[in-house]
Amino acid sequence: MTWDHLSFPTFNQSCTSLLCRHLSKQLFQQLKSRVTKNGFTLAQAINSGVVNQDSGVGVYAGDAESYHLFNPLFDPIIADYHGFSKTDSHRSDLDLQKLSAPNPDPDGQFILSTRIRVGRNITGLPLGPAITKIQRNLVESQVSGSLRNLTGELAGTYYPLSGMDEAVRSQLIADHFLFKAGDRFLDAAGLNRDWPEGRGIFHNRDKTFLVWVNEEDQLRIISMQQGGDIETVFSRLLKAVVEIEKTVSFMFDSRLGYLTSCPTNLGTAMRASVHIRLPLLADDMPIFKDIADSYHLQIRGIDGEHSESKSGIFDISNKRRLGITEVDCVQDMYDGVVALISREKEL
Ligand code: ADP
Ligand code: DAR
Repeated sequence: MTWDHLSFPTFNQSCTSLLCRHLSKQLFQQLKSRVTKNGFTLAQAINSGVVNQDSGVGVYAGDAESYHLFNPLFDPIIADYHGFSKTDSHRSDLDLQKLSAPNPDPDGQFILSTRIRVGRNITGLPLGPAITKIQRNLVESQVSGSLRNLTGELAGTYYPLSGMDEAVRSQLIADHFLFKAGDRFLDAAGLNRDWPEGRGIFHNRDKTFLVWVNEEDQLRIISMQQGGDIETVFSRLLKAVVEIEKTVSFMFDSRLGYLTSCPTNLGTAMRASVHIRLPLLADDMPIFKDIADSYHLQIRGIDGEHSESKSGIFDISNKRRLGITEVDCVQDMYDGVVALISREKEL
């Protein structure tokens, strides 16, 4: 649908996004004339959820200031999604010793692969929805320059999307290493502007350590490998985050943690996931969803967000990211996966 950006948007009866739930006409009138110092407006923040009425959330921030200037809308959405109230505060904990996650599937009967990622954005710059082309290209050169200095297991090469051979790009996506071209949600948020300029992927030789540059966030720092050795994947990610932060300063808020373009990624900005084969639970989705809900898990398809599962294989990850630590995120996912495997065995 199209929208004039000036009047209160029309929401379908079927719209269930957090935007629909929390944007009243009064709130729209109260906020519609506010503009951040980067020129980012309420209309830009909500456009994705207005144009895509099947959004789950429907809002994006254009900069750190957005989370303050539009907080009468963002705070209720953050509270709703994360269960995080205005008086709650976030804290980080990267201590691997506090994680108890021995491989839950050493025989490889269920877990195909493990992936843990964090989103990061650079201090002092706008977020993706409000960044200019020049600033985005600056991010690419600063981040690729910083990654070039990584050593040992983290050493690798940066591959810009501009000029990338189409067969190579398609294979990287098919193998779950590279992001897909920006979807309609990102497009309506202004995150696909100037695509593919300024975007790219860094990875080591074994593709167990990867960094996406300028997709939904300015960095997606990713550790992944086949199998269920969650502790090794987490350890590699922590090492990478600490190394990169020696040369790149990340946007961090004392209450909201690491700032990201989508409020669902605030706090740790961490999604810890496994691709897991659960064919019997796949035939009993009410039980599957019950277990997922009780362990704060999100069920996704295996080709990323908004995709379907295939032959009983699912992407299972932590839903909570804000108000809990990085260790808690991975523990959430781990404890849920143990419960799912146990139920699958019972079936
Ligand atoms: P995010 O937004 O957290 O980066 P997406 O859902 O967009 O993740 O998925 C990005 C890519 O990562 C997709 O190709 C997806 O299949 C892949 N992926 C996610 N989790 C895993 C996993 N545990 N093992 C292998 N690939 C994964
Ligand atoms: N598709 C948008 C974003 C939801 C969260 N996922 C992100 N940030 N990739 C929606 O509102 O459904």
